[in-house]
Amino acid sequence: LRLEQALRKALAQQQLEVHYQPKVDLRTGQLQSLEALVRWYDKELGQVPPEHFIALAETLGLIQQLGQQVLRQVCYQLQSWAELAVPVAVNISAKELADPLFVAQFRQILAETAVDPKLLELEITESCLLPERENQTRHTLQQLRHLGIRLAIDDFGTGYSSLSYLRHLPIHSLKIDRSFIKALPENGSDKQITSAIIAMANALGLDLIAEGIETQAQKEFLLAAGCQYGQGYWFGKAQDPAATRVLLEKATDYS
Ligand code: G
Ligand code: G
Ligand code: MN
Ligand code: NA
Repeated sequence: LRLEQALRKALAQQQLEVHYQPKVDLRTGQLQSLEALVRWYDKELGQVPPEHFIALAETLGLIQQLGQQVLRQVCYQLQSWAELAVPVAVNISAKELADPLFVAQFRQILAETAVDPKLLELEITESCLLPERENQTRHTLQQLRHLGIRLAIDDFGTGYSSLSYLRHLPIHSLKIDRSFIKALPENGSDKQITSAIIAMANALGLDLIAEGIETQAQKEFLLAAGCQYGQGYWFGKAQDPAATRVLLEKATDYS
């Protein structure tokens, strides 16, 4: 209950902050884009982990409000980084995507902030793609696609989306879930699964990004196996906007 009250207050006072984690082009070692990750520091509770307060916001019906605050912050941030033209990906949860008002509210924030939609990507977890909501989800994604933004399937490999379903979705990229990356390059079956996902993404014409890269050996394996993009603590954790601007301005080399 304390957490609930604190979260309501944090939303009312717009105390959530967005941090940014680099996504890297493994072939060039250049930063490709950023992932926006929400952070909440409460004076009494300290840093609250996103898994806790996002799940709570979903339960309390506050996730739409949270998502809109995050998106608005990201759009204003994109404005202030306009000369750097860096794409930013935002996570959305299944509850947001299922909200019939989601697309209209999204469009409203784009209009209000006048960002170039090409610089925005939405990360949708694979578990959002419930088979029984297939048609509605496809329709929503098509509307989002028509706004000019990019769409990615997050935590790919942990859900149950069929290939035929994926093939009919207007998406641009897949993010391989970090559970498959963790034991690379030692684990033989994870190597095979990863290689199969890489082949599949190529066959479907989708960009592929591996999450949770923590070692040089993981990075080298993925690069050699044909995965173009990567993200993880090996390259850097999410950082606040000021630290992120420094990364962008000095054109950090991640190779
Ligand atoms: O930042 P961290 O790795 O601790 O994030 C934990 C989880 O919270 C991840 O699953 C991530 O996708 C999710 N998450 C982070 N920021 C947001 C956000 O702004 N909106 C939603 N819906 N989920 C987020
Ligand atoms: O579900 P999603 O993929 O959006 O989760 C993003 C979460 O993963 C964030 O909380 C982020 O802090 C975390 N994360 C990012 N890179 C790594 C990594 O290399 N290792 C681990 N364990 N977590 C990571
Ligand atoms: Mn994500
Ligand atoms: Na993920």
